[in-house]
Amino acid sequence: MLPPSRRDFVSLTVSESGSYTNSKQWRRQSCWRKWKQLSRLQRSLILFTLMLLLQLFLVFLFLSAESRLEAVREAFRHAWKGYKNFAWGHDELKPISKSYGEWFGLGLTLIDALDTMWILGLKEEFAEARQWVAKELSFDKNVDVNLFESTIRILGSLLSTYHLTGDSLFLEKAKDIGSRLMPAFNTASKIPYSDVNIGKGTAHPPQWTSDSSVAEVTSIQLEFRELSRLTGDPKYKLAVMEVMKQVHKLDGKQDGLVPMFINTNNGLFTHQGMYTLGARADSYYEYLLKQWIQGGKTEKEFLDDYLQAVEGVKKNLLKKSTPSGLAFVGELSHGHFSPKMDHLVCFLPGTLALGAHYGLPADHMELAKQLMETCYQMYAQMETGLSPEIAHFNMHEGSTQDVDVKIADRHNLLRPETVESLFYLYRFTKDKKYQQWGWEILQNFNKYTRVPTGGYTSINNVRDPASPNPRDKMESFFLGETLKYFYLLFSEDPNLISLDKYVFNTEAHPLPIWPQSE
Ligand code: DMJ
Repeated sequence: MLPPSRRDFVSLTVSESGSYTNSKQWRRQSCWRKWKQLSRLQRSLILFTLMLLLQLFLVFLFLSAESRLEAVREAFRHAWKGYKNFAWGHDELKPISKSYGEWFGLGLTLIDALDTMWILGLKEEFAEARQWVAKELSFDKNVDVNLFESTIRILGSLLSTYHLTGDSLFLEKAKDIGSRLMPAFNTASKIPYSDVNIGKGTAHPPQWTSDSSVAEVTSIQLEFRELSRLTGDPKYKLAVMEVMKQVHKLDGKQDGLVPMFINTNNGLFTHQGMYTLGARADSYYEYLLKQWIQGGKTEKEFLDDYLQAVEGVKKNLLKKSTPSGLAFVGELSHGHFSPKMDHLVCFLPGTLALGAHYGLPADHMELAKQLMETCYQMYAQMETGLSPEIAHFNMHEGSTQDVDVKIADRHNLLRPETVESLFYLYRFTKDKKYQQWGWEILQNFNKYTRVPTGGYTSINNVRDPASPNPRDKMESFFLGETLKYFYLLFSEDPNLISLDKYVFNTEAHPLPIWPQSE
C-alpha cells in the first residue's frame, strides 16, 4: 500500500468528468466518505471530543486573560500598600526611603487613583479612599497649584469617579476645586496663568516668565466643559472655550502645528518656530479630537484643526529610522529637523486610532499601527525592556541600531502613553500582539521598578539592568493611568468603559460623551 502522502500526491489527476480535481478537494471527499462510514456512536464520540477541546481552549483563553487582569490588580495592591503605609493622604510615595513627597498637599495619588480602583473592582481600597475624601480632603488651603495638573488629575478624577459611582460626594468636591481654579483665567488676554492659590483665590504665571505652555492651557477643556454641564453654570465652559477660540485664530502655526508657549498678557504664541508632539504641546492635539468627540461631533473647528495638524505631522515631523525603517515623529526647530522623540509622543497612536474609529481617514489607523510598533520598540530595544524618557532615532545610512539614548534621557518615570495606545489599538483591532507587548512591559516594570516593601519607583537608567538606579518616586499617574490602561488592555470586555460612551481625559479619567440631544 502506498503511504498516505504519496497517495495525496498522485491524486492530482483527471477526474471522471474530464476536469482536474486537486488534492484538497480529493481529501475533503475522502474525509467525508470516511465520516459516513463511521457508526453513530463513533461520530458522537468525535463530536464530543471536539466540543470538549473547544471548551478547554476557551477556558484557557479566559484564564490567561483573567490571570493578566489579576496581575494588574496585584500590581495595584502592591503600589497601594506602599502608599498606604508610608504616604497616606500625601501627594506621592517615595518607596525607597519609605516616606512621601508633597507637591500640592492634596493627596494627589489617592485622588488620581479613585476611578482606577473602581474599574479594577478593588472595593475595600476604594472604600477607605472614599472615607479619606469625605473626612480629610479640604481644598481650603493656602497652596499654589498648577492649573493643568490639578485639573487633569484632581478635577478629572473626581468627575470621572462621580460618573462611575453616582456618589454625589465626588461631584461636590469637583465643584469645589473647579471654582477655586477659576481665578487662573483673570488675565488680560483670558489665556490662563499656570498657577493658582486655591485658598487665597489669586493666580500668577511661573516666576521666570509670563508664558503658559500651550498644552497646559488647551488641555483643561474636557473637564471644565463637563463641570458646566453637570452644574448648569456656563462659566467654566465659557472660560476654556475662549482659550480654544483664540488659539484657533492665532498666527504662528505651521500646517496646523502649534508652538510650545503662549503669553498670558497679549495672548500670542512665543518661542515661535519650534514644533513638537512631545512635552508642552502633546495634549493640545489630543484634546482637539476629544472635544469633538465629547460634544457629539458637532464642533467642526476642533475637527478641522485636528485634521490639519495630522497632515502637519505627516508633512513636517514624520520620518523613518535606519536600519529598520521605524516610523517616528521628530521635532522641528526653525526649519531644522531633529530626530528626537519624547516618550510622551506615544499617546499619538492611540489618539489616531480613536479618530479612525470615529470615521476619520483610514490612513490615520495605518499611521497609528506604525507608530505603535515604534513605541513598543522604544521598550524592546532597551536592556531593561523599559523605554527611556526621550529617544533619538538614527537616520544615516549604515547605522546599525534605530534608537540612541543620551545619558541625560535614560530615565523612566512609569509613564502611561505606550500602554494607553496599546489599549486603543487592541480595542479596535483585537490583534493579540498588542496585549502581548503590554504584558512584556508589565513584567519589566515588575522586574526593575517594583520595591519589595511596597510601591514602584521611577528609575534613572533603562540601559543598565544590573543597576537601574531607583529615583525613589512613584508618580500619581502610575496608579491613575498606567495601571488602569494595563487593566483595560487585558480586558476582553469592550463595554468596560466603552469608547462609544466615554472619552478619556489626558490623565486617563473617563468622562461621558454627551448625548446628541444636548
Ligand atoms: C500625565 O500627567 C498626563 O498623561 C499628561 O498628559 C502627560 N504627562 C503625564 C504622564 O506622562
